[in-house]
Amino acid sequence: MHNKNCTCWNCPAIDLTGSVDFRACGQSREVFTQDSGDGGEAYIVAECARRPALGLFDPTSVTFEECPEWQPTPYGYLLKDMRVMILGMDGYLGWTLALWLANLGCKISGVDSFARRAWVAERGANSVVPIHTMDERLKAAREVLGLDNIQFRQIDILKQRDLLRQFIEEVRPEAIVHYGECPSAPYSMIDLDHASYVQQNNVLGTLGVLFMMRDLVPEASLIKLGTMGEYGTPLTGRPLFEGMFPADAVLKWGDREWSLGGELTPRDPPSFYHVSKVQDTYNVCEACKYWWLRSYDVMQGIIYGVHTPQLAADPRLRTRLDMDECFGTVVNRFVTQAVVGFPLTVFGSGEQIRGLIALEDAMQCMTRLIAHPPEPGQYDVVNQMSSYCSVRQLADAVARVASREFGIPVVIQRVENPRVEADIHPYEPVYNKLPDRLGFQPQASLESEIYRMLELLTQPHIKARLEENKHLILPRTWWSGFKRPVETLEVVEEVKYEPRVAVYGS
Ligand code: USQ
Repeated sequence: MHNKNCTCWNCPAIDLTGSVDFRACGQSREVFTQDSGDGGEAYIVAECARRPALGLFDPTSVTFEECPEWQPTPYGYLLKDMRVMILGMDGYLGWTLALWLANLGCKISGVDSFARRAWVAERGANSVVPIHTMDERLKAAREVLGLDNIQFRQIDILKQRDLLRQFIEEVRPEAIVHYGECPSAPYSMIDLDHASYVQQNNVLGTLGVLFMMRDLVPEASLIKLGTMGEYGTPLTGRPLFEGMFPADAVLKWGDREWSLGGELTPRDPPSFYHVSKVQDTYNVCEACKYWWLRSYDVMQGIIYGVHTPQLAADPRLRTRLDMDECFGTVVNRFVTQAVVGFPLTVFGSGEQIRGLIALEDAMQCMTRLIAHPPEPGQYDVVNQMSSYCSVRQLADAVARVASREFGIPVVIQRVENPRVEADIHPYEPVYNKLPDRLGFQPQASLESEIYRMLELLTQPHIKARLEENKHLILPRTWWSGFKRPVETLEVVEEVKYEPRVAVYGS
């Protein structure tokens, strides 16, 4: 188990007591357990909120493997009945994670304002996979999966801070997963109102959460969704390190050199939405430093797919899927386009490269992060992706699976790129922490997940919904401010693939 040697120092049930030196925030535990110089006593002691009978003890003396509160799961030791709050529980990721973690025994407290449903409706679209009300979702989770460990409150985390504060106080979460932001780059580029809204909603919503954590649950870990897009795609080819420069990185200028180890790497966000995530990065990092909070900032690649075992258990449990220009991400859009016979919309040259991760694999990563809380004061960053490829390669993969396995003919087109982004660039992401330190093993391949999506989306009632949303496929939001549909640059004639005998997807 990746977290067997973690100790109470990492555990959210810890209650640190003693002379804690806040000037050393963000340092490793060795700093705090050093001899205090007056008789060899440990410098800091702790009490356990879950096992008060232990009294005062050295927080490094008990490991997760030894503690009966931490129990083995396929994703590492997990706190028994762990109290996890999910901000943004009604969304594509939030609902999926709620079912996934509840199924592992966590006590889930969900928060959502249903803003995602409203943003998509504002664009004239709706989720192409039918989704149900929260009451119906929770009822289905109880009936089908026997999950009665999910509670929910409708709260806007920015506009209803009092309600959120009250809920946190009641639940005292041991981990907070923050998915509660507006996730769309195009939406943030529509006009000034949308840009302001996205930045205010995301940045100030998160700032409020940080202050509430300081005041109410400083020992809980914050797992905050960032994006690989924060880094941009540097044309120098500099690797995209996991948030910070590695210890041996140096800055050389003229004949002088400085260490860069541990400093945040440069960010180059490609939309006002991505800028909001960069601002979050600084706010979360500083909050860890000022207040000893602990956080993983998750730089997630483009997510795709529809499958986890819980989502597939009943149509009422499905998570949303969007295909419009603002809220559909590229793989999900290409698959929906294939189903309705719309030529796949590759922007520009299609040579732009992006990190990717399947929905189910992202759930595995989040569980491992929750199971391995950072130390007090530690701000850590993971690049959460399992592969990368160019947009054109993604279109080819969708065309291949659709034609070979489903007999759907697919045409690929190159259209004008409405965004300002490099479309020919080096790309060297570093994404070692999750597999190497936290035991992440991807389970889904791009093609197997495309297969699963096609299986679902070709069902007649869903295909009918795709047809209704078809007029929203072509982008109309230009980074330049134009408001017109993009023009076709090139149509790649129908890509022919021989039908296969064997079937993907198992
Ligand atoms: N693209 C196309 N055709 C399309 C849609 C997109 O060629 O029909 C291209 C875009 O030009 C872009 C790439 O595909 O180069 C990715 O676009 P996207 O819309 O899938 O993703 P993006 O806007 O970058 O944002 C999405 C999520 C966001 C998340 C991000 C991860 O909406 O929340 O942060 O993926 S990343 O891209 O790594 O920043």
